[in-house]
Amino acid sequence: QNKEMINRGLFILFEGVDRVGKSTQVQNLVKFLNDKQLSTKAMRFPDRTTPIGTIINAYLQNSTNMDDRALHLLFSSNRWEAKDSIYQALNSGVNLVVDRYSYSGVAYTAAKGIDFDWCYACEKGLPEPDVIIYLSMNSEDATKRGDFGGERYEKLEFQKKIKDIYESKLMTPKWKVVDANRDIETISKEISDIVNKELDIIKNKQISTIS
Ligand code: 2DT
Ligand code: MG
Repeated sequence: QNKEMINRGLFILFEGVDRVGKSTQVQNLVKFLNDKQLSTKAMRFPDRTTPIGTIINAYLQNSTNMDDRALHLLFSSNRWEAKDSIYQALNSGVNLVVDRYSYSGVAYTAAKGIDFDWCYACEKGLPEPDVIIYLSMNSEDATKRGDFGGERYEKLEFQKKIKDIYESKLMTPKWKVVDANRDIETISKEISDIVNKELDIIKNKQISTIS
C-alpha cells in the first residue's frame, strides 16, 4: 500500500559520440538531483564490471577480437542483465541517470555496416528511457579533446558515421539535443532545466519498453 505513494524514478539517458562530455554531465545531473533531495543513481553501459562486461572491455581495449554481431549481442546482453535492477530502482522512486544505452548499441554496430533493423531487434522489450539527452558536437572538435584515441572506436571517420546514424536514423522529436560545444556549467544548466520540466510531466506515467 505504501508503494503507491512513492512516485517512480525517472529514467534519464545521455547519448552521443565519444568525448562530447556525457560522463561529466551525468555526474553533474546526479549531484543536482541529489541536492534537491531527489534520490538519484548513475549507471553506465557498457557495465564493464560483469562477466559479460569484462569480455566487452577486452575488445574495446584491443586485447581481443570478436565477430561484430557476437559483440553486438554481448552489448545488448549487458543491458538485459541490468533490466531487473533498472526496474527495481525506478519502482522504488530512485531516478537513474544513464551514460549510453540501446541507441549507442545500434549506432556503433550499424556504423560498421551491419543492418540497422537487425541491430535494433535485440533492444526491443528493454525499459525505455523517459528523457534522452543527446550531446551534439562537430566530430573534428570532439576528436581533438583530451584522451581521444585510446580505445577501439576512437577514429574520426568512424565517429562521423556513428554521428550520422544517431542523427538521421535514431533521433526522434522526443530527443533533447544539447549543444556540447560550450562550457560545462552552461550545458549543465540547460540540462537541469530540461529535467526539471520533465520531472513533473513524467513521474505519473508508466515505464514503457523499447518497441
Ligand atoms: P564508453 O566510452 O562510454 O565507456 O563506451 N558501445 C557502447 C557500443 O558499441 N555498443 C553499446 O551497446 C554501448 C553501450 C561506445 C565504450 C564504447 O562502447 C561503444 C563506446
Ligand atoms: Mg569511450
